Amino acid sequence: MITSVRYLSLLTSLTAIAASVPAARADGPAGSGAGYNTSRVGPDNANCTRQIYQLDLTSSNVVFQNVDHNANQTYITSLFQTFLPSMSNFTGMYESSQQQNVVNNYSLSGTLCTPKNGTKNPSHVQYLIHGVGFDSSYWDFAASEEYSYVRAAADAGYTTFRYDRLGTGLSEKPSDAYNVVQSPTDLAIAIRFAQMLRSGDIGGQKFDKIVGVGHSYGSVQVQAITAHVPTALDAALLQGFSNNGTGQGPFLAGGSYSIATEVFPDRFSADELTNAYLVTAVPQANQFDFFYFPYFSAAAFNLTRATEQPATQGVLFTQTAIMGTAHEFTGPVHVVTGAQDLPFCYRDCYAVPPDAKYPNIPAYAQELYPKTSNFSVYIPANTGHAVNQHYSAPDVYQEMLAFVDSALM
Ligand SMILES: *[C@@H]1O[C@H](CO)[C@@H](O)[C@H](O)[C@H]1NC(C)=O
Ligand SMILES: *[C@@H]1O[C@H](CO)[C@@H](O)[C@H](O)[C@H]1NC(C)=O
Ligand SMILES: *[C@@H]1O[C@H](CO)[C@@H](O)[C@H](O)[C@H]1NC(C)=O
Ligand SMILES: *[C@@H]1O[C@H](CO)[C@@H](O)[C@H](O)[C@H]1NC(C)=O
Ligand SMILES: *[C@@H]1O[C@H](CO)[C@@H](O)[C@H](O)[C@H]1NC(C)=O
Ligand SMILES: *[C@@H]1O[C@H](CO)[C@@H](O)[C@H](O)[C@H]1NC(C)=O
Ligand SMILES: *[C@@H]1O[C@H](CO)[C@@H](O)[C@H](O)[C@H]1NC(C)=O
Ligand SMILES: *[C@@H]1O[C@H](CO)[C@@H](O)[C@H](O)[C@H]1NC(C)=O
Ligand SMILES: CC(=O)N[C@H]1CO[C@H](CO)[C@@H](O)[C@@H]1O
Repeated sequence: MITSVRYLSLLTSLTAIAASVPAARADGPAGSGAGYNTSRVGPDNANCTRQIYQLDLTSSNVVFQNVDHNANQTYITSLFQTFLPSMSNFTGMYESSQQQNVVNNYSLSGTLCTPKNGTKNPSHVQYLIHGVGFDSSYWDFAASEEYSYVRAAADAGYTTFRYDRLGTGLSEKPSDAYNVVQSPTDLAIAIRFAQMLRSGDIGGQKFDKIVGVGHSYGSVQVQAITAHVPTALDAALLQGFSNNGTGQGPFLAGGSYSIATEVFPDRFSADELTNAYLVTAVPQANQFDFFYFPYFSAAAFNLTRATEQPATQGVLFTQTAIMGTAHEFTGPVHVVTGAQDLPFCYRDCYAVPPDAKYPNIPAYAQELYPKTSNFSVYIPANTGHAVNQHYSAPDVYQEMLAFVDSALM
C-alpha cells in the first residue's frame, strides 16, 4: 500500500484554508508549451469559456532538503535511484521531518463547458482533474472528436470544468519544482476549485452536485479531496487508479524522466521551466508508461507525445502521499482502470494474491471508502494507463457516464 499516514495528519490544515474571493482575468497570450491547440476551447457541442483563475492558497508542504534546486540530469537521475529502492531511506536523506506552510497566489487556467443542447440539470457538474504527462486537454483529447470526454459528457447533458494543473498547460509554472510544486499544493488547489464550483465562483453557477473525475495523479487528488473534505464532492470517479503501489517504481524507472527543456527545446524554454520539470525521455518511454500496443492509433500516440506536459520531481516524489482513507465520504465511488495499466496494476489488474479478498487490484480501493453508498469497478480490456488515448475510450466514456447518471439520479 502506498498510503502514507505520516503526511495525512499534517495535511489536516488544508481543510482550513482561508476562503478568499478569487479574482479572474481573461487569458493572456498562449503559452508556448501548452499541450493543446489553444485556439480550441472545447468541442463544438459545448459552450466553453477558458480563463485564468488566481488562487490565494496556503498548503502544508513536504520540505525537501539537501536537494540541488538547479539540478542537472545526472543529479535528477541519481535522486530517482535513491527514491526507488527504499523510500524511507530517501525520506531520511532528503526530507525534513517537519512540514512547512507555503503561501502563494497561483494562476491557473480552467475551462467550463456547458452543453449547447441543454443540460440535464444546470446545477450538476463533472469536475475533471488530469494526471502526470498531460494537461487539461486529456479530457478534450483532439486526436479525433470521439476521444473528447468533454464532448461525450456534453452529449449526455453534463457541464464539465477542467483545469491545467500547476506547472502544465496555460497555468503558472513556479520555479521551485520541489518545495512548491508538489502534491500538497496540488491538493490545496483541487480543494479550492471544488469549493469555488459550490459557491458560484466559476461561471456564476452554484453547483449543488459535483462529481469529481480524475485520471491517475488526478484521481489521487480526487481521492484525497474525499478524504480531507468529505462534503466537497458528491461522487468520485477514479480513472487510471488503484491503491496498489507495485507499479509506481516501474512507472518512474520506465519513463526515464528527463529535463523537459532538453527533451522538447522547441516547446519549453529555460525562462519558463527550471530543470526539475521532467518529461519521459523518448517516445518509447512514454509508450512504456501509458500505452498498451496495439490498442491505440499512431495519431493518438503522436499527439500525446507532441503535447506531453512536464511533472516536477517534487510531484513525482510526493504524488501518492496525499491519499488516505475517506472515513466520512458517503457518496458513490467508481474506479475505471485499464486491464493493462502499468503504474496502478503493473500490467495485470487481475493479478491478485491467491485467496484474495477482492477479484481484482482496483477493487481493493473500496478499503479507502468504509462509508460509500456504492462502490464499483470497471476494467476495460485492451487498455493501458492513458485510458482516453486507447481505442476503447468511446465505450469507456459511455460506461463512465452511466455511473455519473446513477450518481446524480
Ligand atoms: C486548432 O483549433 C482550431 C479551432 O478548433 C482549428 O481551426 C485549427 O485547425 C486547429 N489547429 C491545428 C493545428 O490542429
Ligand atoms: C455561452 O456562454 C456564454 C457565457 O456564459 C453566454 O453568454 C452565452 O449565452 C452562451 N451561449 C450559448 C449558445 O449557450
Ligand atoms: C551535476 O551536478 C552535480 C551536483 O549536483 C555535480 O557534482 C556534477 O558535476 C554535475 N554534472 C555535470 C555534467 O555538470
Ligand atoms: C495574493 O493576491 C492578493 C490580491 O490579489 C494579495 O492581497 C495577497 O497578499 C497575495 N498573496 C501573496 C502570498 O502574494
Ligand atoms: C438536442 O436535443 C434534442 C432533444 O433531446 C434532440 O432531438 C437533438 O438531436 C439534440 N441535438 C443535438 C445536436 O444533440
Ligand atoms: C506518427 O509519428 C511517426 C514518427 O514520427 C511517423 O512516422 C508517423 O507517420 C506518425 N503517424 C501519424 C498517424 O501521425
Ligand atoms: C498488487 O500488485 C501486484 C503487482 O501486480 C500484485 O502482484 C499483488 O498481488 C497486488 N496486491 C494486491 C493486494 O492486490
Ligand atoms: C451501484 O453502481 C453500479 C455501477 O456504477 C450501478 O450500476 C448501480 O445501479 C449502483 N447501485 C445503486 C443502488 O445505486
Ligand atoms: C542503501 C542506502 O542508500 N543507504 C543510505 C541511507 O541513508 C543514509 C543517510 O541517512 C546513508 O548513510 C546510507 O548510505
